[in-house]
Amino acid sequence: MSENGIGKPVKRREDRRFLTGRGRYTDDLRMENQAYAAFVRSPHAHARVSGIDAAAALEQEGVIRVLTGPELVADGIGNIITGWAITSKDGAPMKVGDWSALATDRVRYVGDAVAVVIAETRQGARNAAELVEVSYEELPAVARGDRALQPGAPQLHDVAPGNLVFDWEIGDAAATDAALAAAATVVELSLENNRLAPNAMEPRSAVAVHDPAEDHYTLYTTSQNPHVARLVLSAFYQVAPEHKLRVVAPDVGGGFGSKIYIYPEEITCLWAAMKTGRSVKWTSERNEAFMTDAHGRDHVTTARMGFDEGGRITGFKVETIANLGAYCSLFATATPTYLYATLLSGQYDIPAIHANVKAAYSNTVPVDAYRGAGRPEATYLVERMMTTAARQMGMEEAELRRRNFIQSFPHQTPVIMCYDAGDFPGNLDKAMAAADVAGFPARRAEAAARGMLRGLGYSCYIEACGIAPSKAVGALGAGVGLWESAEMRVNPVGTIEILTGSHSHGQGHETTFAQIVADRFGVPIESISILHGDTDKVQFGMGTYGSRSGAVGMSAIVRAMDKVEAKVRRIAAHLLDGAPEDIVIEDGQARLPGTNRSLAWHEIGLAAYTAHDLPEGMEPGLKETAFYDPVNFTFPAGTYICEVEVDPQTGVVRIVQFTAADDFGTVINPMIVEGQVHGGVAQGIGQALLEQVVYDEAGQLLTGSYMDYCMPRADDVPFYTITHNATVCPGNPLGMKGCGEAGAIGSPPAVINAVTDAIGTNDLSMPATPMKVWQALAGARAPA
Ligand code: MCN
Repeated sequence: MSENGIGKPVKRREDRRFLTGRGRYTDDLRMENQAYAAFVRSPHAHARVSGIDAAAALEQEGVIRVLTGPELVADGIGNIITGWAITSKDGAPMKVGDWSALATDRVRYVGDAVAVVIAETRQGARNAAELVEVSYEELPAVARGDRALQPGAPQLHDVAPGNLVFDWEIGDAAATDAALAAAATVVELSLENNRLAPNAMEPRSAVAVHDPAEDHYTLYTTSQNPHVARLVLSAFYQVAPEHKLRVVAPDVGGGFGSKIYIYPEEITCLWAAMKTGRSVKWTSERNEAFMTDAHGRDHVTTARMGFDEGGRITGFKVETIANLGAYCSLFATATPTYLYATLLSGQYDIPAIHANVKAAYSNTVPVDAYRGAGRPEATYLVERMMTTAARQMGMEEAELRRRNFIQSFPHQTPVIMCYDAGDFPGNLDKAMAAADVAGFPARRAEAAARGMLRGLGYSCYIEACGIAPSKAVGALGAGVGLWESAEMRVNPVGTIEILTGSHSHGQGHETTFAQIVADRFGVPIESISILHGDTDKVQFGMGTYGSRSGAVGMSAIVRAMDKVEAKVRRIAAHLLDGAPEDIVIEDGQARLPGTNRSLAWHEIGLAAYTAHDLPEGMEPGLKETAFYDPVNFTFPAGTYICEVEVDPQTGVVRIVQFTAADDFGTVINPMIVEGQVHGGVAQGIGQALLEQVVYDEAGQLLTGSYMDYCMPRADDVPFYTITHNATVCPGNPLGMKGCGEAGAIGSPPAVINAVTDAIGTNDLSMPATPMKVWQALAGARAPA
């Protein structure tokens, strides 16, 4: 057991370089012969492009080239793809509209790229981009998903009549209808899950380099999954063959899902590097990020839940319209289907579930995964429903939940997922004790005496992460397998390099991944390097999203460590004159018990590489690779309890207490895990109280800057109380469940349930801004 091993709150090793300004982000890179790209973007939500006149731009000093969509197509650069095929309930394949990295004849959202200017300076490129004259013939536009599906709505893609991408279902419709018909009580709920902008601290950026001598390309980019980027860029966009393309994701300052996809800008920069013979750099401005980074959420849902006389759920029926924006991006189609509806059982034993999801094109930027991706939408629906039902039936909220909790595992839900382990009553008990729920009535009375309204809200969330078993996702339409790879290299001097296909962009992998190696071999953590994010170094990887790096990425490392350990045992047994199974590996050495014979880690490394005296037939060297494909998702779960105070004069909500009891299985680094929960809950509070992307009816983006889009700041979030109630995940060697999204998944319903409890009306949508809360209070006070 190492002092920096599993369970230890080791300080993040990467933070020294980040905090001292020595991080190397894509925009920090300076290439020889570097030029800059600026994109000409559509100011219209929907228009035909009838002409592009670049003459004035080309006359500007320092402008190298202006490139357009037709040239891109003529060079054979393919359409942007979506990675998950969804079949409609009538068996029809989903309808995927063409998406060229630069528009050819039509633009479909404000910000759609039409042309790119390459110039000597960043400012020169931007100035010239403003001089490119594009002739547009404006078309009618539609921004809301539900309106896009109505008859007569403007049509985006010929291939998708009625703007319908797919009309998908899951579960048993007949059984659910029968359960609702026979229910003692049926509770109805309509709600919207507000559209969010991802807002990573580092905007997207790309630097593309083309070496004409080797006809080799390198793309430095803000990616969460550089190998997938390389695969897609070569196999589908045909920018370069895979073996002639290196993708590097250096330090990346947050992604939250928005850096999984391959966007038009990366493709265009690579192509432009080849066309101009220059290295081409592009870095998004913040207003470009609001316009062009894939947004999250944007669901409109109606649901009905049936209960028997004892308050037990009998059936759950869900109708959701998911707005996918103007095009299907990489995970867009999986998010409102397999990442959403498969979690509609929540923590509850529900005999019958049926969900229907209609996905719509609209004249807005594509919608894709954002921290939680589908699972926050499911949790919000289920947990708002449970609170609404408790209120309608006059039951204690905790009691209603407790009565319906799944108690034994494995538990097969009616919507594909098979939960493997958990302790839902235990999470609730722990959270209620930590939140001092018993003392709440007194706190509420004390607040009332001050003229304030106090409320308490619950959320018992569950999510499926550790994405995902390849066979399972393949059967569900995924275009790739979602295993992970790792390599462990022990150098001749005994230092260790771990190469991983996971990618850290704020999650602290350089620390936690090293902790499991230090723990296993008892070597100093300083002797371990974690390498990731470069397709030339790491053989392959599927990247980081879906809180998979712990459960899947670290499991691959465990497999590589198993193989290295087996070889170390054989070498040590040979040199120490014992049997491999008797060798004990700890404290950085291999020793033979019952003797004073041992080998230090560096002696083992040296023996493996000098190869003067190895067991008969053994290859020299000490380096092993492994691929790990999980057997199931992991199912983090927990209870969040939020306590708020509302000022009835202003409608301002203050979160006075936020308590979490999470089950993440084995926790490798409690400090990093709590940081992940803090960040996730802050984002969930942002969704619940502050954030919303708003397009007007004509598809103009009204929230294109921080003047109009409100992110949570330090004084919007409370000090959190985080507790753990771990049940070991049986599906991976470390027993881990993911923690990276839980906070964002579990918190929005806890906040809204608390606010609606405080103001005494259930009718309140996210974000619960002071105006909305004040209006809801005024409505509740108004005479009937
Ligand atoms: N960990 C642990 N014990 C556990 C589970 C995890 O110590 N039981 C550690 C892991 O080793 C890792 C960290 O916690 O260092 C997060 O692990 P995991 O839950 O596996 O999530 P990933 O590393 O796969 O990260 C992805 C997840 C997602 S999907 C989003 S979105 C998100 C998030 O992480 N985006 C983030 N957290 C983020 N944090 C930052 N700073 N920036 C982002 O963009």
